[in-house]
Amino acid sequence: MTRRWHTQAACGLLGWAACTLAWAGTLQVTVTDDKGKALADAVVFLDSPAAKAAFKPLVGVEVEQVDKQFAPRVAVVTAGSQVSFPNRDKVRHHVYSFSPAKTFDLKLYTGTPANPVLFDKPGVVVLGCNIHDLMASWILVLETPYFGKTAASGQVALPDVAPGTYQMKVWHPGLPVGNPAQERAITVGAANATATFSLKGVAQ
Ligand SMILES: [Cu+2]
Repeated sequence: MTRRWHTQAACGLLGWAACTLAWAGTLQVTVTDDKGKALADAVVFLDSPAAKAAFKPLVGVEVEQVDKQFAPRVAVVTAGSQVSFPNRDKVRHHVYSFSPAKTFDLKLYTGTPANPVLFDKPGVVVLGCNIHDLMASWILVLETPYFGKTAASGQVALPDVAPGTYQMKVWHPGLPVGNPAQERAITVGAANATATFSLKGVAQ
């Protein structure tokens, strides 16, 4: 309540732009490997008790199969999200996961399977195709509204992060299988901020 009152006061006195800045800033994170090379497809997320209380399931998430590859290669969803797996190829695919966070099996199909798959537990889900051994992708299931995936530049912007202290966690599919995200504490204020993160032991 206190924070809302202050924010509305700032809106009235300073206008909408100042209000937005007062409410929450953007955290821009740059991820590199331990040699300083930019890391694409790294997932950056901010965990905290407040973040865990604030996230909601995503709607309309798809992991396509195109040219015998998954797209995107790395997907990020919040727990409770449903994901559909449309097959855009003419050949059939058989998508499966043995991961503890979600075990499932979509037997040989073309088109879009009737039912999306519910991802209700946090963790890393590794996807494969029974027919095409080279097809691989990952779904990261998170319990926070603050997450993003780095571009080729190694950069990602997390918008509208509420001020607070978080564990900033970074995961990449090039980490050894089963390795958890690496993390450190970060305190985010009301203004825009930047951070860097060097991920150890990642192959790229
Ligand atoms: Cu396949």
